[in-house]
Formats: sequence, C-alpha cells, structure tokens
Amino acid sequence: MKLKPILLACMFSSAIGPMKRAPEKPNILFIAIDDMNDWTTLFDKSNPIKTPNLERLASRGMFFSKAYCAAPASCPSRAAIMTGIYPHNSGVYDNNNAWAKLMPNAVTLSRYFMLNGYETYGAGKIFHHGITRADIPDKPAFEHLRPFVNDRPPAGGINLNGYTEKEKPLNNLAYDWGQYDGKMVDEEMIEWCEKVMDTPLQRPRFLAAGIFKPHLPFYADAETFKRYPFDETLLPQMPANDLDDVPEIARQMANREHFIIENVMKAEPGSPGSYIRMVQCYQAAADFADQMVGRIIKKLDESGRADNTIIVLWSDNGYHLGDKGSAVKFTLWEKSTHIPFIIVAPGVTKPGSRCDRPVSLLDIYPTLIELANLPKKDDLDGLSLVPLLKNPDTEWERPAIMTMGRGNHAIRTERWRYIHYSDGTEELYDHEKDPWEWTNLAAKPEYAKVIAQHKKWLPVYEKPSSPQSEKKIIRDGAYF
Ligand SMILES: [Ca+2]
Ligand SMILES: [Ca+2]
Repeated sequence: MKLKPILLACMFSSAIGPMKRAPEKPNILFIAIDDMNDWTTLFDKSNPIKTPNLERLASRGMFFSKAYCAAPASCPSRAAIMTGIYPHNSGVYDNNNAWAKLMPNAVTLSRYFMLNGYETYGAGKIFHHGITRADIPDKPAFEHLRPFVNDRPPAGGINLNGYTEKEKPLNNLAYDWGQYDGKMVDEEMIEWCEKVMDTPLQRPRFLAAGIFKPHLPFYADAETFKRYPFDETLLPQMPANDLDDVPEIARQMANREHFIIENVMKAEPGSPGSYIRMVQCYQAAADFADQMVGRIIKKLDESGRADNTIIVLWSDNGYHLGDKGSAVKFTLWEKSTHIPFIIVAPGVTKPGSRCDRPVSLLDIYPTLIELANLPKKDDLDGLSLVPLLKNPDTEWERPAIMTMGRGNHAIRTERWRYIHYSDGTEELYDHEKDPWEWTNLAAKPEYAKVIAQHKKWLPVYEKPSSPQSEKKIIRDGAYF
C-alpha cells in the first residue's frame, strides 16, 4: 500500500512530465521600478534618461502613455496596486500607514494568484520596505520571497554629496549619490530571479521582481555614467515664481523633504552635492534600472516561456528634479504621478501598440485576473484594461485618480489635470499647452465647466486617516 502514492506520482509524471506540456494558464512576470518618472526616452526620444530596454519591451506589447499611480509615495501606491483598493477606501494614505493592519481582509494580487493554483515568487521591493513589507506571517503575498535589501554602499557612502558632518541631513547614506561600481542590490535581486527562471515550472508562475533604482541613493556604475556627461546634464525648466499661483497646501506638499533641494541649490555648482550632480545621478540611476529590466527580459526569452508569459511593468510614482521646487515625489502634479506602464499579453496586445487613455496602476489587479482567466473579484476598485489592450481607442470614461493624504486628489483626463485639496482649493492644467503645469487655470471663469466635469470624480467617501499605525519610519537607513 505504501507504494501507491509513488506509483501515482510516476503515472502523473509520465503523463505530464516528458511531454513538457505548458501550463494552460499564462505565467506572470511582474516588474516594479521605484521612483522612475516620465523624463525617459520611453515617453519621448528627446528626453534625457535613456531607457532602451523599456522601449524594446513596449515594442512587444502596449505602452500606456497616460498611466498614473494611485498615490505619489511608495507605501500607498504599492498597497493600492497589490490590493486593488483606492487609498480613500483603504485609509493607506502615506508611507507610515501599515497597509496590512488597515486592510486585514485584503487578498494581495500575488496571493490571489497563489490561491488560484499559481506558484508565486517575489524579490526586492514589491511592497514598501520597512514597516509594510510582503512577508506577513499568516497570509504571505508570496510562497517564495527574497525580501528587500537596502543598498550597501561602502562605509561613509560614495561621497555623501560632499557635505560635512555639520551639514546634516544630506550627510546621510539615504541621500547619497554618485558612481558606485560595487554590486548593487538590484543585481543580486535579478540574479535570484534568473535562478528562479532556470527552474522548471511546477504550476503556472507569478514572478515579481522589485527594482529599487532609481530611488535614492542615486547610484550607477562608471559605464552607465558615460552616457550622462556632467557638462551635458539636461535640467528641467523652472520658471521663476511657478508656485505663486498654487494653493498654500500645494506648496506645503512640495516642501516635504525640502532640505534636499535647498541644500543642492546652495552647494557650489559642480560639487558632489550640487543640483546638477544630483540630476545627473538620478538620470544614471534610472538608466541602471532600465538595464535591470533588460536583464530579466533577456532571461525570459532564454527560458523559452515568453510566448506564454504576461509581462507587466510599472513604477510606483514619479519624481521631481527641481521642477516645482521639489526634489522628491509626494505632490499631486504630473511629474510626481506620471509613470512608465507597459503590458505585454501574448495573443492580446498588438506589438508596438500605444494607449493614450488615462489609466491607473490600480487597474493592474483586475486586468491580470481577466487575462489569466481567474475568478472575477468584485471588491476591487480598478477596472480591467483588457478592452484597451485589445483596442487602445476603446471609449474610456474613467479618469485616473491620485491621492496624497486624505482629502487631496488629482483627477487626470486625457487633456486636463484637476487637483482638489482638503481645504477646497484647486488647480487646473491644460496638458495640450502646458505639459510642465506652469499655469494654474482654476480661477478663470471660462474653465468652470471643465472643473465641474472633473469634480464629479472626486471620492465621496474617504476613510479617516489612521493615527500612526506603526512606529515612526526609520529615517536614517533609507527607510522612507
Ligand atoms: Ca517610490
Ligand atoms: Ca505656476
């Protein structure tokens, strides 16, 4: 009797194994990037950040030219992607909100695939690191997890931006930038994924690769820096007094982590801690992230599974590089919320297609469920993008909605960005004429109708903000 299970196992393997029958369900390759904005060649060849690998990936499927995060900060953005719930419904508004506590009943995207027969692997930064990680003991998001590891620059950093001990807080590893030729955590993360991709499939596979760059510290190797000569660094245009026509609350958002922009502007031009050097290093770090994407796609092609693998690539939020007086994210403007988003769905997307409809990363969850033909989940806030994947010109009424803190929302339609803050103040930008959002039109009576059309999308219900649900985020170890 004891032999029976073995016998059954042999029969099973002889029926399935030698034939190497591909699983019926598609595999999912889910690629996250941290803090990559839209100033890349994926969006426009004249942009300074070179992302040939993103462009190659887009040429295999669909590029969404107007895709937005649900929130311009890692924790709320990633919580929204991974649970499919809007920040205003989850109460996860900022980096110090522990999403698993605020959404005890949420089934994460990768877990939903796990519960539906997938083997799930996750590596690097998928959820926000620190307090809101993926390895929740009672309902893990992944069967196999390689947790996020921070970059390990040499003691003292690369250059600490030339700041002295007295000039804290920029004298801090978390805010370091420069040339780093050691092994980056992203390379280790990709190597782990490559090993996973070398293993045979037991079941259909969901593999999530979370790239940490270009997030601070902005590091890249010498070879990458060759493409970003210091003297040729392209800087965003910054009209004087750009923030004079925005509400006070908008200026406060732009002021978050303001010491970065203050210090780089004060630093001697050309010095390691100077503004141009910071922008140059961000550009090189974003290029490095693109190279990591290239590596994992190459491995997918070598595995022979590309024809049965859906690829989704996104960045959790954008980034200001001095524009709007900010050198972080955390605002409701375009540069902080507009992100690369690509879906390659073999047999569904047409190679090299482009969709200009406004979409949200919140839509990933229902989209992947539909593409993989898993049972529909009716508690998700996003919409399946499958109609757009089939035909990018499909009528699409819903705009992208972005939230930064309770009561502050941006509504992005194909042409306009409307922002409504918790104190009732507003902004309106016409993207046909004003891509960098320099002229706030909200006070002009001729735009009242446009504002009314956008205002109707503002959330009616908003979950209260939670008191800090976890200990204060550690600030000195890049945990922000
Ligand atoms: Ca981020
Ligand atoms: Ca302005």
